[in-house]
Amino acid sequence: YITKENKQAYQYLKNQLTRLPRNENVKVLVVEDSRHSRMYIRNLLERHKYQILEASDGIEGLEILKQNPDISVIIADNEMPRMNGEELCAEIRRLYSNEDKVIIGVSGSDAPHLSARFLKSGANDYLCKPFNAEEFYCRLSLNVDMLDHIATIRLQANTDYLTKLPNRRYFFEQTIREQKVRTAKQLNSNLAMIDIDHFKHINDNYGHDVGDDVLSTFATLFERFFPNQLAARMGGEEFVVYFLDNTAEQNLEALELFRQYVELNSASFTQHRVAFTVSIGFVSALEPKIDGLLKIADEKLYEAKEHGRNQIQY
Ligand code: GH3
Ligand code: MG
Ligand code: MG
Ligand code: MG
Ligand code: MG
Repeated sequence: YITKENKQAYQYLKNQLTRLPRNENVKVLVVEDSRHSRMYIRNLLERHKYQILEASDGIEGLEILKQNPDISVIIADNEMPRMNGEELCAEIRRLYSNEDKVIIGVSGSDAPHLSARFLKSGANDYLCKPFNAEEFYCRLSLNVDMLDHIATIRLQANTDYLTKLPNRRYFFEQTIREQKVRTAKQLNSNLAMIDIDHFKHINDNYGHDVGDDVLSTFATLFERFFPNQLAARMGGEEFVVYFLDNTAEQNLEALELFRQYVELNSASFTQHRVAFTVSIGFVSALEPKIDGLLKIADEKLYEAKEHGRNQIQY
């Protein structure tokens, strides 16, 4: 698992949802040895503006799939040379989940139980050739809808509703993976815990709605100050930045710029001109457990609060 891919994966989820209108952005791979059938399916797909790629057997299909990770639908014939549809299905399912790619099996053979065998190998749906064009469109569309729904739910499950930052759940999922890589490479992990000072006063003085507004405006700073890092809302007015690159010194410098920016500009960037500051606990350590890192950062944050707030402790 490669550093920074975590962050990119989350961006990818977000982008997936903004790529409407739909069909033009749906890539369909047609794996079919008969030229005639391929032409027929291509024509159907073209009429509804899908993007189309073609392969004439399972081996070629897998190769194209590897080169085009954004293919979301595979239409697979069963009888093909070298690798048939059922084998192709099984191989695709070994590599990609059915939450990411849909497989629709097609066959002209009247072999019994072929549809069941296709489905058991990992296909989501099956059509008998020659198939009715409307039925083909309906099944295709229902399956693509399902992929869209899964992507939406996945993004919602990983996003904080108020600030639209990655949430706690996403943070743990990704950093546990990242920590394994870092531990194997004997790399230090750098993490900062950031907490708004006297946030309760903001709620008490201006109301909860203004408090919410401060939180969501504040959250937009992370993309600006830490564009390549993993920032998340841990809960309440507490945020965390897990650094995917740079040295501890560079990260501390960026955090100090961030702290100063908040101190000097919070009154102008919040809607109700609410001035506030942040306290930060930072840790850079060879510590395999994310909980261990959070614990140290939390202790440092506590020190920052004890020493008068509006500062970084490490
Ligand atoms: P300290 O400087 O020690 O961190 O003080 P604080 O007031 O910031 O910290 P405390 O933990 O006492 O209070 C945090 C407050 O944040 C309490 C809680 O009601 C408020 N809060 C938590 N989540 C939200 C939210 O989503 N919206 C709003 N408006 N307030 C929230
Ligand atoms: Mg065939
Ligand atoms: Mg606070
Ligand atoms: Mg507190
Ligand atoms: Mg707090």
